[in-house]
Amino acid sequence: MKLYSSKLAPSPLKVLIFLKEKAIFDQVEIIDLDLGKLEHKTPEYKAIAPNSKVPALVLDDNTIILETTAICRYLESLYPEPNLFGENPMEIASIEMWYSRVTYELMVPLMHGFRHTHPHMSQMEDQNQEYGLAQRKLAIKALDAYDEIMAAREYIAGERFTYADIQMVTSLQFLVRLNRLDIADYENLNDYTNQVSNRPSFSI
Ligand SMILES: N[C@@H](CCC(=O)N[C@@H](CS)C(=O)NCC(=O)O)C(=O)O
Repeated sequence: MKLYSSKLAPSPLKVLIFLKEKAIFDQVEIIDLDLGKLEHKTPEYKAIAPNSKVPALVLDDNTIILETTAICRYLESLYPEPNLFGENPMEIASIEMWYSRVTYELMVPLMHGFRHTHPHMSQMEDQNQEYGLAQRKLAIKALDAYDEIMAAREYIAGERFTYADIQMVTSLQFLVRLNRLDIADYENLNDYTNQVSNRPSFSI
Protein backbone atom coordinates (compact mmCIF):
# COMPACT_ATOMS: atom_id res chain seq x y z
CA MET A 1 0.00 0.00 0.00
CA LYS A 2 1.13 3.57 -0.72
CA LEU A 3 -0.16 6.64 1.06
CA TYR A 4 0.12 10.03 -0.63
CA SER A 5 0.56 12.40 2.26
CA SER A 6 1.93 15.84 3.01
CA LYS A 7 3.84 17.12 6.00
CA LEU A 8 1.95 19.82 7.90
CA ALA A 9 -1.41 18.94 6.34
CA PRO A 10 -4.03 17.82 8.87
CA SER A 11 -6.01 15.36 6.71
CA PRO A 12 -3.14 12.97 5.88
CA LEU A 13 -1.87 13.38 9.44
CA LYS A 14 -5.09 11.70 10.66
CA VAL A 15 -4.28 8.65 8.55
CA LEU A 16 -0.67 8.59 9.80
CA ILE A 17 -1.91 8.67 13.41
CA PHE A 18 -4.43 5.95 12.59
CA LEU A 19 -1.67 3.77 11.10
CA LYS A 20 0.42 4.24 14.25
CA GLU A 21 -2.51 3.40 16.53
CA LYS A 22 -3.02 0.19 14.51
CA ALA A 23 0.73 -0.53 14.61
CA ILE A 24 0.85 -0.87 10.80
CA PHE A 25 2.75 2.32 9.97
CA ASP A 26 5.72 0.35 8.65
CA GLN A 27 3.55 -1.63 6.22
CA VAL A 28 2.67 1.45 4.18
CA GLU A 29 4.94 3.38 1.83
CA ILE A 30 4.51 7.10 2.50
CA ILE A 31 4.90 9.46 -0.45
CA ASP A 32 5.21 13.03 0.69
CA LEU A 33 3.92 15.81 -1.58
CA ASP A 34 4.89 19.44 -1.04
CA LEU A 35 1.60 21.33 -1.23
CA GLY A 36 3.45 24.67 -1.17
CA LYS A 37 5.14 23.65 -4.44
CA LEU A 38 1.73 22.49 -5.76
CA GLU A 39 2.97 18.91 -6.17
CA HIS A 40 -0.64 17.81 -5.64
CA LYS A 41 -1.70 19.68 -8.80
CA THR A 42 0.50 17.76 -11.25
CA PRO A 43 -1.15 15.64 -13.98
CA GLU A 44 0.52 12.53 -12.41
CA TYR A 45 -1.11 13.13 -9.03
CA LYS A 46 -4.43 14.20 -10.60
CA ALA A 47 -4.52 10.77 -12.27
CA ILE A 48 -4.62 9.38 -8.71
CA ALA A 49 -6.67 12.09 -7.00
CA PRO A 50 -8.66 14.13 -9.55
CA ASN A 51 -9.64 16.56 -6.77
CA SER A 52 -5.93 17.25 -6.03
CA LYS A 53 -6.33 16.52 -2.33
CA VAL A 54 -4.24 14.47 0.06
CA PRO A 55 -4.43 11.83 1.44
CA ALA A 56 -4.87 9.12 -1.19
CA LEU A 57 -4.31 5.45 -0.49
CA VAL A 58 -3.20 3.26 -3.41
CA LEU A 59 -3.56 -0.47 -2.85
CA ASP A 60 -1.18 -3.09 -4.27
CA ASP A 61 -3.65 -3.79 -7.12
CA ASN A 62 -3.70 0.00 -7.84
CA THR A 63 -7.18 0.52 -6.44
CA ILE A 64 -7.39 4.06 -5.10
CA ILE A 65 -9.19 5.22 -1.97
CA LEU A 66 -9.63 8.95 -1.42
CA GLU A 67 -11.00 10.71 1.68
CA THR A 68 -9.42 10.43 5.10
CA THR A 69 -12.33 8.72 6.82
CA ALA A 70 -12.89 6.26 3.96
CA ILE A 71 -9.20 5.32 4.15
CA CYS A 72 -9.36 4.88 7.94
CA ARG A 73 -12.55 2.83 7.72
CA TYR A 74 -10.90 0.56 5.16
CA LEU A 75 -7.90 0.11 7.46
CA GLU A 76 -10.19 -0.54 10.44
CA SER A 77 -11.90 -3.36 8.48
CA LEU A 78 -8.54 -4.91 7.63
CA TYR A 79 -7.05 -4.38 11.09
CA PRO A 80 -9.92 -4.32 13.60
CA GLU A 81 -7.74 -4.01 16.71
CA PRO A 82 -7.45 -1.71 18.51
CA ASN A 83 -10.97 -0.64 17.65
CA LEU A 84 -11.30 3.07 16.78
CA PHE A 85 -14.77 3.29 15.21
CA GLY A 86 -16.91 1.62 17.90
CA GLU A 87 -17.61 -1.87 19.22
CA ASN A 88 -21.38 -1.86 19.68
CA PRO A 89 -24.33 -0.04 18.09
CA MET A 90 -24.43 2.75 20.67
CA GLU A 91 -20.69 3.33 20.60
CA ILE A 92 -20.61 3.31 16.78
CA ALA A 93 -23.41 5.92 16.76
CA SER A 94 -21.69 8.05 19.38
CA ILE A 95 -18.36 8.12 17.52
CA GLU A 96 -20.11 8.94 14.24
CA MET A 97 -22.21 11.64 15.91
CA TRP A 98 -19.24 13.35 17.55
CA TYR A 99 -17.11 12.97 14.42
CA SER A 100 -19.81 14.77 12.40
CA ARG A 101 -20.51 17.41 15.03
CA VAL A 102 -16.81 18.21 15.47
CA THR A 103 -16.37 18.33 11.68
CA TYR A 104 -19.27 20.67 10.89
CA GLU A 105 -19.43 22.74 14.07
CA LEU A 106 -15.73 23.18 14.79
CA MET A 107 -13.42 22.06 11.99
CA VAL A 108 -15.24 23.58 9.00
CA PRO A 109 -15.52 27.14 10.40
CA LEU A 110 -11.91 26.96 11.63
CA MET A 111 -10.81 25.73 8.20
CA HIS A 112 -12.72 28.38 6.25
CA GLY A 113 -11.66 31.09 8.70
CA PHE A 114 -8.08 30.19 7.82
CA ARG A 115 -8.39 29.37 4.12
CA HIS A 116 -10.31 32.54 3.26
CA THR A 117 -8.17 35.01 5.22
CA HIS A 118 -4.60 33.72 5.37
CA PRO A 119 -2.25 35.15 2.69
CA HIS A 120 -0.49 31.77 2.28
CA MET A 121 -3.74 30.19 1.10
CA SER A 122 -4.35 32.62 -1.76
CA GLN A 123 -2.85 30.23 -4.34
CA MET A 124 -5.06 27.34 -3.18
CA GLU A 125 -8.34 29.13 -2.41
CA ASP A 126 -10.55 31.61 -4.25
CA GLN A 127 -10.56 33.77 -1.13
CA ASN A 128 -13.51 35.76 0.23
CA GLN A 129 -12.31 37.76 3.25
CA GLU A 130 -15.79 38.63 4.49
CA TYR A 131 -16.85 35.00 4.46
CA GLY A 132 -13.59 34.00 6.14
CA LEU A 133 -14.07 36.49 8.98
CA ALA A 134 -17.68 35.37 9.49
CA GLN A 135 -16.48 31.74 9.66
CA ARG A 136 -13.78 32.74 12.16
CA LYS A 137 -16.49 34.30 14.37
CA LEU A 138 -18.49 31.06 14.20
CA ALA A 139 -15.33 29.12 15.06
CA ILE A 140 -14.80 31.24 18.19
CA LYS A 141 -18.37 30.46 19.33
CA ALA A 142 -17.76 26.77 18.66
CA LEU A 143 -14.51 26.82 20.64
CA ASP A 144 -16.40 28.27 23.63
CA ALA A 145 -19.11 25.60 23.30
CA TYR A 146 -16.61 22.73 22.98
CA ASP A 147 -14.57 24.07 25.88
CA GLU A 148 -17.69 23.63 28.01
CA ILE A 149 -18.38 20.17 26.57
CA MET A 150 -14.85 19.03 27.42
CA ALA A 151 -15.17 20.23 31.02
CA ALA A 152 -17.01 17.02 31.83
CA ARG A 153 -15.18 14.44 29.74
CA GLU A 154 -11.78 13.00 28.93
CA TYR A 155 -12.56 11.92 25.35
CA ILE A 156 -15.08 13.43 22.97
CA ALA A 157 -17.16 10.32 22.15
CA GLY A 158 -17.14 8.34 25.39
CA GLU A 159 -14.79 6.72 27.85
CA ARG A 160 -11.95 5.91 25.49
CA PHE A 161 -9.81 7.24 22.65
CA THR A 162 -11.48 6.88 19.21
CA TYR A 163 -11.39 8.21 15.66
CA ALA A 164 -13.50 11.19 16.80
CA ASP A 165 -10.58 12.28 19.02
CA ILE A 166 -8.19 12.08 16.07
CA GLN A 167 -10.52 14.38 14.14
CA MET A 168 -10.93 16.84 16.98
CA VAL A 169 -7.36 17.08 18.23
CA THR A 170 -5.74 17.39 14.77
CA SER A 171 -8.26 20.12 13.90
CA LEU A 172 -7.51 22.02 17.09
CA GLN A 173 -3.74 21.57 16.81
CA PHE A 174 -3.56 22.87 13.26
CA LEU A 175 -6.39 25.27 12.80
CA VAL A 176 -6.72 27.26 16.02
CA ARG A 177 -3.39 29.06 15.67
CA LEU A 178 -3.85 29.49 11.90
CA ASN A 179 -6.91 31.60 12.84
CA ARG A 180 -4.61 33.68 15.07
CA LEU A 181 -6.28 32.22 18.18
CA ASP A 182 -4.62 30.60 21.20
CA ILE A 183 -5.78 27.20 22.47
CA ALA A 184 -4.40 28.16 25.92
CA ASP A 185 -7.38 30.54 26.23
CA TYR A 186 -9.65 27.46 26.33
CA GLU A 187 -8.60 25.61 29.46
CA ASN A 188 -10.51 22.36 28.95
CA LEU A 189 -9.70 22.13 25.24
CA ASN A 190 -6.08 22.84 26.04
CA ASP A 191 -5.90 20.06 28.66
CA TYR A 192 -7.70 17.64 26.33
CA THR A 193 -5.43 18.46 23.36
CA ASN A 194 -2.30 18.09 25.48
CA GLN A 195 -3.45 14.79 26.97
CA VAL A 196 -4.44 13.20 23.65
CA SER A 197 -1.46 14.51 21.71
CA ASN A 198 0.85 12.91 24.29
CA ARG A 199 -0.06 9.55 22.77
CA PRO A 200 2.93 8.02 20.92
CA SER A 201 0.87 7.93 17.69
CA PHE A 202 0.79 11.74 17.65
CA SER A 203 4.58 12.11 17.61
CA ILE A 204 5.07 11.89 13.87
N1 LIG B 1 -12.36 15.69 2.50
C1 LIG B 1 -10.96 15.42 2.29
C2 LIG B 1 -10.19 16.72 2.47
C3 LIG B 1 -8.73 16.56 2.13
C4 LIG B 1 -8.04 17.91 2.15
O1 LIG B 1 -8.67 18.98 2.20
N2 LIG B 1 -6.72 17.85 2.09
C5 LIG B 1 -5.95 19.08 2.06
C6 LIG B 1 -4.77 18.95 2.99
S1 LIG B 1 -5.29 18.87 4.66
C7 LIG B 1 -5.44 19.30 0.66
O2 LIG B 1 -5.09 18.36 -0.02
N3 LIG B 1 -5.40 20.55 0.23
C8 LIG B 1 -4.89 20.92 -1.03
C9 LIG B 1 -5.74 21.94 -1.69
O3 LIG B 1 -6.81 22.32 -1.17
O4 LIG B 1 -5.35 22.39 -2.80
C10 LIG B 1 -10.47 14.34 3.26
O5 LIG B 1 -11.04 14.25 4.35
O6 LIG B 1 -9.53 13.60 2.93
